[in-house]
Amino acid sequence: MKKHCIFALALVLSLLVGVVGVSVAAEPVYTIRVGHTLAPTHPYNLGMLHFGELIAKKTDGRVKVEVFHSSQLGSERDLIEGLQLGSVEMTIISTAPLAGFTPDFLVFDLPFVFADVKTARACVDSEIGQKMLDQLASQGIKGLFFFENGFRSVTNSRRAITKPEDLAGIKIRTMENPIHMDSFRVMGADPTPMAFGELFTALQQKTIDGQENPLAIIDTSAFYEVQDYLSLTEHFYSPAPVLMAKAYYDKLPADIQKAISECLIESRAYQRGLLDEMNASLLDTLAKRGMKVNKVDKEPFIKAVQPIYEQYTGKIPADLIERVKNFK
Ligand code: EAX
Repeated sequence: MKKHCIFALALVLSLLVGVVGVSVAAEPVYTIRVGHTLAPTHPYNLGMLHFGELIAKKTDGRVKVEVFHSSQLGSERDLIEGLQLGSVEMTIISTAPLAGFTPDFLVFDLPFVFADVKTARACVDSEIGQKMLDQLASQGIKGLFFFENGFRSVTNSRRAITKPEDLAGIKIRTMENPIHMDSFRVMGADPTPMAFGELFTALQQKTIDGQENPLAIIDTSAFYEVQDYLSLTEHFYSPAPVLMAKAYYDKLPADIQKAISECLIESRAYQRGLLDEMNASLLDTLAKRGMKVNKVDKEPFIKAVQPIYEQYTGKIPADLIERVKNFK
């Protein structure tokens, strides 16, 4: 008899726990998969992990962020298309691949368009940047905020680049962006567009001589292992828009959309801060890792790429170029 009572009690308790369990987790959980191309130690990844911690806390666990680094979910072009198809919910990328989807983004790819990082951040965070992000809606993409990739410099395995003429004949990988390719072509280099995920192997196998990226990528993607020279051209500034699948975003409740914005704004400051910290010591670090680092006089490079401004005025509205170039 006693055994039966204990069994019945255990059955009632397990049913009760089961019922309580179901009612406690009645709130839906939203899982946001974030894809990007960079290494787990890069601030793209650290910034997205930070966002995941903030949003889980702010929504009491209702939003779960899963971050996929190192091109696990594909190249930046794949990720943009993934947002449109709904195979991924969020990405952080460089603006360069967006030029194929919304030409106005090309303005951020103009060589030497920003004089310093403070101006660049202020411009992309202004209504100019917001308007650019809003344009993506017609492509099924919710443009949220600009994080940062940074000023891009040239590395290669053949020679120090001290003046534009030194680029003659250098086979340099570029992002899939017409301004990037034309800018290197006009300086005498031989540009090859390539997805980031293929870049390290191409450098290792010497199918290309060089590439161009910010210091934090050169370090966290270990390009110092396959590149001898780092020349501080800082020729392009790459903002890093955080984008969501619009169809997914539009279905989220307003309080979740608000929480996402608040947490991204906080993570943006954190992510840019990480880059500032890294940039303060990376020149020494990369020299210690064996790279021959040289500064450059930017004036001859700025002069050499002036034809790009003539060539792209029209494709990019002239007034937009003026506003970005003269942003204060
Ligand atoms: O956005 O492709 C590149 O060189 C980019 O800097 C990288 O994918 C991060």
